[in-house]
Amino acid sequence: MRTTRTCAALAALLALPTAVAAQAPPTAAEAKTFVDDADAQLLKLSTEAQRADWVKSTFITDDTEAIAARANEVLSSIQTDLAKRATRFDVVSVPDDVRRRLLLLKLYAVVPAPPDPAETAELTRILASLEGTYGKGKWCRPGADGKEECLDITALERLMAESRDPKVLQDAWTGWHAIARPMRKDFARYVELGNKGAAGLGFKDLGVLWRAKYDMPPDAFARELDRLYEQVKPLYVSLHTYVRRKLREKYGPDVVPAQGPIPAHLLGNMWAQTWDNVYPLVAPQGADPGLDLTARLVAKGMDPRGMTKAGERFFTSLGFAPLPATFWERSLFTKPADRDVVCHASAWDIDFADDLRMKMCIQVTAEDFRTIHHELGHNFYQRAYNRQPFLFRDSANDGFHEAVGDTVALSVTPAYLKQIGLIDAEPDPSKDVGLLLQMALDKVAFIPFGLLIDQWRWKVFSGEITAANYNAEWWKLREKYQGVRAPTPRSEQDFDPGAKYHVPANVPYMRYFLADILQFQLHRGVCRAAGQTGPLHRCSVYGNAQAGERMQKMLAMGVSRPWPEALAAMTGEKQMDATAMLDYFAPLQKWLDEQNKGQTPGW
Ligand code: X8Z
Ligand code: ZN
Repeated sequence: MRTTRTCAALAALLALPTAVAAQAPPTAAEAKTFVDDADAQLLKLSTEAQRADWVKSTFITDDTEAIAARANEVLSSIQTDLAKRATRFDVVSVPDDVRRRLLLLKLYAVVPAPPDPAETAELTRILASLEGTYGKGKWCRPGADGKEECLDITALERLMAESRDPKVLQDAWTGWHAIARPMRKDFARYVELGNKGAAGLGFKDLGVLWRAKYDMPPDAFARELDRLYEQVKPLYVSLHTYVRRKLREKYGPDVVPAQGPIPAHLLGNMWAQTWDNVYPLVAPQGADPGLDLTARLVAKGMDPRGMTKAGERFFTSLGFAPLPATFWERSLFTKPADRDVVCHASAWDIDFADDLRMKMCIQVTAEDFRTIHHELGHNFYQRAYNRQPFLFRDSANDGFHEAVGDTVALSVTPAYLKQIGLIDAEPDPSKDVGLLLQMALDKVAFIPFGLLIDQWRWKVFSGEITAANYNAEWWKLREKYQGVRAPTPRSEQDFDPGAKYHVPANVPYMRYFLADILQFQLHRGVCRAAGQTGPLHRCSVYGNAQAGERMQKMLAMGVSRPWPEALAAMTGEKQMDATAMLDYFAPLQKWLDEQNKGQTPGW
């Protein structure tokens, strides 16, 4: 158990400013009144900001951007002020829960407000505009009828998934990445202002604040990441070696070299972050066409709402109450034809109570079916912790929020799909390698990508990477971790990090790396709770109340306790650990080792 003293020690490790000693020491009762009051203020202002953000994200105009920026400016300045005032209580002895709420108050902001109010206003405007630029991004090309045809990111993602023409892929890739060029200057200013905000709270830079949110000193967290990455790296290198060979067979040695990194436009995804769309090019020999869930969804006449309903049914089968009627009335499930929206999928908790929503431009594909489960995981988490004090209404750490829906999606096995009537027959177990390969192209391929985005941002915040070399350093990391290279020559005219949503949208990314590993650990936990003893990749906890109870117990804790306790509630384990992921893919690793004989791994 974390005691008050340990928390104070943590605050010291994080180098948070200590109280100004001059006045009379405050009392524990004052501390409690202070956090309760902060809770109430933040709940009110955050709800207002959420409403403004929702309207902005589902209807991007100059006005909605300005309104959202203003709401966030008010929230940000009050929140940062509260965080500073919380330091008064650093030396007071208070109960554990109050100490934790004081700590969370200091760690709450993604970007704290800089001390100068004019700069706070400037920062919130820049943030709204960066996300808007991403949301409005399009690539235009001459259409078949001679008229210009403009593709948004949803259309471009489809193209990247489906086209097998390297030239078309390269043009689409280059076209999309051009949308980020104008972001560069604003991004550099955001870094400057964000660092000022972090410094105002006693953090060396914004990256240190981002790394401080994991119940351990920031440096220890960075070491944890290295440990987890090293666990999975051999599997990634095997997958990379195999996929590179298969792509070389498809596209020829001039396009894909025998050694060295893979060109980033050939992996079926705009960012080469997941590779499952190239499964048909790399499928095991003699495999049947594989489980084509996209085709099944289409054949069954599923539409976006129907797919979301199916996702909801998984959660209700575990014992969760159905989503409120307002979820179905207020969510955005498809891209409106008449306006710009931020299509990047997200789950919302507008009033931190029951006004849950999803925003997603759903296409009837297997990939989006998985993403729906991902988003619903956020929504069910949000509702599970809504009885906690406001400052505890969050996940155990941000990786947990991202992991829950994916954990459930790991139970979307062929057996489950048969059970709900989406497929007629379960594939024979001899087809497991194909299914595992499909899965690895999603989950294993993502590992280095998940890690590098914030490796880059942390270095930017610390000043190790400057605006003069933003792009070059980005590609160094992409090559180092992912073993991919840019399809066309890049320069510092480009700002390729900005073409990935979370960079202009100011969303920390390490959470997805953590979630990629955690989801297998949580899956193992619920499978054990359900008494399933077979291979992890065939376990589905659909309809299992014990698994649901385990999950509910962890979700309801919110962030009220340090994350190892939440992890233990669901898995009995206190450390993040990639062995569940390795166990899940063990048959595939064996198969890849066979396939890769005679190949030189790495790049
Ligand atoms: O952004 C997301 C979710 C919303 S939280 C759709 N994801 C990351 C991404 O798309 O880059 C899910 C996996 C990684
Ligand atoms: Zn998410």
